[in-house]
Amino acid sequence: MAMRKIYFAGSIRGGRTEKDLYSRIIAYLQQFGEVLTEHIGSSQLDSSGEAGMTDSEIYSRDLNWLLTSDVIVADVTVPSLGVGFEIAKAAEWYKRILCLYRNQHGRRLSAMISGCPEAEIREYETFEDVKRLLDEYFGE
Ligand code: 6K6
Repeated sequence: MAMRKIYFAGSIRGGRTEKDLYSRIIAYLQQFGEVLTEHIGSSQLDSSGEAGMTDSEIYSRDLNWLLTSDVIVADVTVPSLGVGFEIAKAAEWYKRILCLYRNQHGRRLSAMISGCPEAEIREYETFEDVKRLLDEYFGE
């Protein structure tokens, strides 16, 4: 069987406070398939986004990756328009969607994500929780 393709989504211009966690999640996800979006965890990539590609190039490349992926794993802790948009597209395309959410400061996840029937939402506190959640999700 061909290797599963995983699209990892995490905030870029929405804010990079969680980027170290994204890179750990991406590294962990690699045992379950090919992660198409390794750069999301890159420490070189700040919230201004990387030079060298126009926004419309980024848009087409990412949506093509999303279209060819089998599953999207999104960290939705930091609110990001781009991540929300990708989740909506993935829902429209009947992809499997796993959203990881770390509840901080009592702030609540958007109802458009938590109420989305196509998305599976899992809350975590630590990276250990994330590993366990991913083991369960991909172990099925
Ligand atoms: C170019 C080359 C490497 O990095 C860049 C710059 N920007 C982006 N690169 C790749 N994906 C991006 C970029 N900007 C947004 N995205 C996509 O939207 C990613 O797949 C993220 O999941 C999501 C983040 O959206 P915002 O709204 O937080 O930027």
